[in-house]
Amino acid sequence: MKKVWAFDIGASNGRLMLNSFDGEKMYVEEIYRFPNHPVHITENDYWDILNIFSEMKKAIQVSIQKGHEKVESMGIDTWGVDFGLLSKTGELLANPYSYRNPKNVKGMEEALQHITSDELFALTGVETAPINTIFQLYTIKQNNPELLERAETLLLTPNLLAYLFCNVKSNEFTISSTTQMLRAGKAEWETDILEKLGVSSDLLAPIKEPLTIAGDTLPSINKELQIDPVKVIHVAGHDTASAVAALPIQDNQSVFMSCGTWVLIGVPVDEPLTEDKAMKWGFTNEGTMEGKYRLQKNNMGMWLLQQCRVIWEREGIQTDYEKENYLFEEAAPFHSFINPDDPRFFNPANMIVEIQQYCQETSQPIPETQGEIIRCILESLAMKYNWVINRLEKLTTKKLKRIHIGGGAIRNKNLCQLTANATNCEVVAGPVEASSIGNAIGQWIALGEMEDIQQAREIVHHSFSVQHYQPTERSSWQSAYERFVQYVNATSY
Ligand code: LFR
Repeated sequence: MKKVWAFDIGASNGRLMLNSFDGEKMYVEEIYRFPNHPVHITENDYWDILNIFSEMKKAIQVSIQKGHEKVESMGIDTWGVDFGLLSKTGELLANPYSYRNPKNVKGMEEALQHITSDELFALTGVETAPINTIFQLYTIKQNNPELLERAETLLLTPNLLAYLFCNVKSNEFTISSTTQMLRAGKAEWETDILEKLGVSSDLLAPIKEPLTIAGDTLPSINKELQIDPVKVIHVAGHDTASAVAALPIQDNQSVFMSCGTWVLIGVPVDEPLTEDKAMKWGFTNEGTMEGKYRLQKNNMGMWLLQQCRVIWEREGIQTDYEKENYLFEEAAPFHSFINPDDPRFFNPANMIVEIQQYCQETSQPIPETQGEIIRCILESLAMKYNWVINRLEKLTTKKLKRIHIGGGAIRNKNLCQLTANATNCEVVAGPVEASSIGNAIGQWIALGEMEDIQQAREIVHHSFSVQHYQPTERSSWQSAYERFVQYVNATSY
């Protein structure tokens, strides 16, 4: 049985999954998991990239201790948009900023005085959002110009980590497509945008196709970890692109939904769709492992609940999955709704207070108990996903019948069932570890062990079980949706 290491690093935790393939079926084993959170220092939020790197090395050691030292290759996928800057001598210049840095909002507003959102969407096919690399660069230019003056190379997070392992400087296509700096429909940097904003496009390391070999682990790493050189493969470096590659989608009436801190909902398309409506409704076009596109909307996901848990834990209230389920069942349905994508929920000081204030300001009952808060969040999320899928049907002129959900949040069975109820679609949930499986698929294809993504999806289909959820309680959901949409319709988020 051949094995590969798939590093799937998310914005709340990172993990090393061992993926084995016997020519017919794939098997996954979690080797190691570690927390990953932005670190707040005075006015900025940073990623502790050196900690991530040392946790990755620790993960390799754990794999060796578990008897899995012989692997064919390794691949790394991460969240999008963030990056590190290297000096002329190839050293990391600073801790990478986190996309949740509050300063990016002002940076975006200022940058949009030089280039409009419409122009940007037409050029890149990507939704304008303060988290995008383009606006982060502009924010750095305004607040920390010395950093840009000293920087020679920009590497996106998965490629920065790959660089630390194999010393190769390049940016893979799918992760590059999250920057809002790629030319729509091409694997090329749209350099004019940066020039317009006064940032040198020389920073941008060349783009590499996914499913190619970046290099071998460095002698210093091999010595430190006592391993033979391992091939580092450019998988689909964007976690969402990897996740979508692993969903066992079998027809063209299916929607993908990759669920974690964020929930990304969309359909695969051959070319970016840049019509006005797509822009107005906040859709975006990002790259797939096959070098094509995902027409999708980036939505709020488990972040809302994760941030409530932070507050509950701080107050000494114990939270666990079982208990949350029970409390959800106890609370009355359709009590109050929020628009989960309202910018006020992006990084509030206290998520619970923010939700309560929203309900108060919109003259709805205020959710007080833990159960009421959980219900308000999950029902609002499911309603929002229905709103997105309705618009996706209009854009693609297709009736969408099935939703393939992957990612950690499918462990939340309520979310899966509510999504089926709200959308009137069948929900097919699985695999949970979609990103890491997609990451491994990228490696198996690059190694010639799997032919292409179609074959890979069939292998996923008979390697991992999925769970089916059928819509129920339609009429009560339909009438509650009428109430929900009033909080969304007037906005583009
Ligand atoms: C999901 C994700 C989304 C991206 C967000 C921020 O993990 O990659 O696709 O919009 O993180 O980068």
